Amino acid sequence: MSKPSILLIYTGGTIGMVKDFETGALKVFNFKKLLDRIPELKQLDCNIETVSFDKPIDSSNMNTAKWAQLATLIEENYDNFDGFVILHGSDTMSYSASALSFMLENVSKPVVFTGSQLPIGDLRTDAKENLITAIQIASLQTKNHPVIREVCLYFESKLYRGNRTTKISAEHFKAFTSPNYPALAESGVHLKVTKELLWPHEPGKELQVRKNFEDNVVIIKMFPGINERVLSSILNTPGLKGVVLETYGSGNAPTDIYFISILQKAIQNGVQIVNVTQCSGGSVNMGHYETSTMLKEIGVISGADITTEAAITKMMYLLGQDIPAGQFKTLFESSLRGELS
Ligand code: ASN
Repeated sequence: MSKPSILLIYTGGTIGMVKDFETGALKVFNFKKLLDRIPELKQLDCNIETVSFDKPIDSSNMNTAKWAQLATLIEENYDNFDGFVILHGSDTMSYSASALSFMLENVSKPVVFTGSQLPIGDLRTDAKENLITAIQIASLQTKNHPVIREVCLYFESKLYRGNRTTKISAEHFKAFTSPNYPALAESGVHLKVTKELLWPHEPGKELQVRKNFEDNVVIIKMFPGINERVLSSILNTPGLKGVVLETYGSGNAPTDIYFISILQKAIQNGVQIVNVTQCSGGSVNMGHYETSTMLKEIGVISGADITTEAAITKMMYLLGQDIPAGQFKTLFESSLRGELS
């Protein structure tokens, strides 16, 4: 059996920075020398090739054009590799993992995002474990086929479905969680994959790469005291196509007439409004409380237990496709890549 081939894609982030011991400042790492810096990589039972963004970025500078660049890299190399590991800054990693999950329709190879909280050159770094295990996970095969066939995120011993994750800490090595879907795999003494949780492979379906994302969208987080002027000015933004509304608890919001009528007018003008909860776990259930009944009646879409990161990227993806406006709600409320229950 031949060794799996893995393409390691470097986009930037803390993982790729090294400390200049003279100045103490973090600087961008010469990615070409990555394999030399982590000799352990040579012990892995796979062939590794690397490719880097021309200008590696802190992931706060991620945008739709760079997502398209990443998707293109995977598309162009898809047939030549068995798996992909993407080194990415942790700050927006959950957005990128969600975006790529929508872009790569019918992906049947592992695409594993990872990064670190400390640079690879730091003595206490979490980068080595994250990188080595992410590559091992991407190399897992049964009967010459990859075990993982979806976009995932590996961080601090857990492999998650990428579009289920959210960053929860700027301090701890355990920087991510998946509030509404269990980890797909866990790394301890053994690497344990829970096969029943993996995205099912549909044989015969070819990879379709969808790069067109609509960016005339906004996330509005509700808070007590949000006022009519501000809300109405956001919802009347010329060209606005979609809103992810982060509501309270199980999808609740004020019952004030002004509030409902601003949303209703926007919906009548063709703006898609999706309700997600600002709680870190659980699901929207419109109609459960009186404070969400009207939202349902005026046509607000339920995001169920989707994360905000997956909701905004799913909205950008769906609005960027050529689908009739009437189908948006049905598609948003269905699971396309396992992003909602
Ligand atoms: N600011 C960094 C980034 O997201 C944070 C990190 O990678 N830990 O690029």
